[in-house]
Amino acid sequence: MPEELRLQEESVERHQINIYLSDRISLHRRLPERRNPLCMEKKYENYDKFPTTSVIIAFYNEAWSTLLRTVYSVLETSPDMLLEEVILVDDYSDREHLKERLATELSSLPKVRLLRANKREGLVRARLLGASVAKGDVLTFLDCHCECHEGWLEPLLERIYEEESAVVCPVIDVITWDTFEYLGNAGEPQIGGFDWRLVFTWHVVPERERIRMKSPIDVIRSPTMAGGLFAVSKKYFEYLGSYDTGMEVWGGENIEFSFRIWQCGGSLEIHPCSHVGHVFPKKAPYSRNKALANSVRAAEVWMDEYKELYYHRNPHARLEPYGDVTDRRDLRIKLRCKDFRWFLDTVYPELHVPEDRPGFFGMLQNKGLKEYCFDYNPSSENQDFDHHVTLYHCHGMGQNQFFEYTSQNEIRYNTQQPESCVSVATGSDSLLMELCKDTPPEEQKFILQEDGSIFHVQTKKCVQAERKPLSDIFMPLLRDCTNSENQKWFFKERMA
Ligand code: UD2
Ligand code: MN
Repeated sequence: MPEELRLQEESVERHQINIYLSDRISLHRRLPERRNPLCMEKKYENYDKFPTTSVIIAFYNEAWSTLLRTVYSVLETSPDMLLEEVILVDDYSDREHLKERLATELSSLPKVRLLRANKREGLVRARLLGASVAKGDVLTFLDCHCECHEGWLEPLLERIYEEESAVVCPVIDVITWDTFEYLGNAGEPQIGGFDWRLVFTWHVVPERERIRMKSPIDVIRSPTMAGGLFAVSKKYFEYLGSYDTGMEVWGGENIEFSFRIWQCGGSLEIHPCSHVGHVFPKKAPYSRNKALANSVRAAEVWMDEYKELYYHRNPHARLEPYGDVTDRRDLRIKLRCKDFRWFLDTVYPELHVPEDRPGFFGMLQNKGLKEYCFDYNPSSENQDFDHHVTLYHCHGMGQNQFFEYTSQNEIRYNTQQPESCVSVATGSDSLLMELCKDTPPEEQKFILQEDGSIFHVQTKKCVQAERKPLSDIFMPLLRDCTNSENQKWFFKERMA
C-alpha cells in the first residue's frame, strides 16, 4: 500500500488533484442524488419547444480521466433532443495524452467535436472559439473537470426558454480533489458575491430573495457567478458583447460578465434543480498572474467611481498595464447599461460599501515604531494569533494591512468577506477581530483623536504598539493613555 500512497501523492503534486485515484474510478460512474426532492416532481411542459444547446468545454493540460469523465457525463445525462453537440476546445495544451490519443478517443463519440487553438488563448478566447462554431440555440459552458448530475440540463434550458435574457448557472457541487467524493446537498444553494478586491465569494440566500422566490426550487438571483458553469442564449450572449477578449488566461471574466449581465438588462440566476459537480484542485495548477489585469479591466469598464474602493485595497492594481478598454466602454454606452450604483443598490444591497473618507483608510501605521502597521491575517495558521490584530512591517500593498476608520467609529477590515471590525474581549488588552454589526457595539468603538491616539471607548484605554517580551512579535495593545509616540497612529494610503 505505501507504493500506492506514493503514487497518489505524486499525482497530487503534479496536477493538484489525485489523478491516480481518478484514473481508477469509472468514467461512467453514477452520482448520488443531490437534488431537492421537489425537483423530481417537476413537470416540463413545452419540453419539445426548449432550445437546444451546444456544450462548450475549454481545457488546458487537463488530466485524461477528469476530462473524459466530463465528456461522458454530458453525453450520458443530457436528453438527446436537447443536446446539439459537445465542443471541446484545446487551449494549446502540450501534454502527450491530449494529442492523437484524445482525437482518436473522441472520434468514436457521437456529437463530440474537438477544436484546437493555435496558441495559448486563455479561457475567455478559448471558450469564444468554441462559441463561434456552435450550432445550438444556447451555449452551455463547463469546466473540463466536471460531472453532470442526472437532470442537470432541462432546468437551465427551460428557464432560457421562458426568459431569453436569463443567464442560468447550475448548483456547483464539490468533487473533492483527494477522494473524488461527490459532495453537495439538497439544501438551499449559495449565491455569488464579491469583495472589494474583486474576489468572488459565496453567500447564503438573502431574506429579500427568499421572499421573492415562490418556491424553494425557483431560480435564485445571484449578483455574480463563479464563472465556469452556465447557460446563456447564443443570441443574447452575442447581444451582450460575449466576453472581453482582452482578458488573458484566467480570472476576472466571471465578475466582469456578471456586472455586464445585470447592468445591461439581463439577469443572473442559479437553478436549484440543476446540479453539476466540479473538482476544486488543492491549489492553482498553473500560473494565474493575468488575473489582476483582468480585474482592472472589469473595474475600469463597469464600476464608475466605485473602482476607487477597489484600487484603495489593491494599490498595485493601479500600476498594472491592462490594455485598451475603449471598445468595452463603447459597448456599455451602446447597450445603455445602468451604472454601478444601481447594481449595488438593487442587485447586491447586502454588500457593505466602504466610505473611504480621505485620511481615514489604508495602512494604519505607528509613529513610535515607524515601520509597523496594523496587520490581520484571517486565515492565520498560527493559533496564538487567531483573529488577533498584530503589527507587521508596513508593505503598502493594501490587502491584509488595509483598514478603514468609519464615521461610526469602527476600525474596519473590509477588504475581504466577511467584514470584521477591531474589537476587545472583556478583560483582555489585545485587539481582536469580530464580525461588524449594523450598529457598532461598545467594544468595537474607537475614537481616532486629533493627536493620533486611538481611544477605546469602553475601557478608556489607548492603543499602543509594543514588542512582546522575548520575541520578535509586535502587537497593538490597550494601555493607559500617555503621550508616548507608540500611542500615535496615522493612516497612509500607500508607500511614499
Ligand atoms: C473558476 C471557474 C472558471 C473560471 C475561473 C475564473 C468554476 C467552477 N470555475 O476557476 O471557469 O471562470 O474561476 O477565470 O466556476 N482554461 C483554458 N485556458 C487557460 C486557463 C484555463 O482553457 O489558459 C480552462 C481550464 O482547463 C478549465 C477552465 O478554463 O476548463 C477554467 O479554469 P480552471 O478550472 O483552472 O478555473 P477554476 O475552476 O479554478
Ligand atoms: Mn475548474
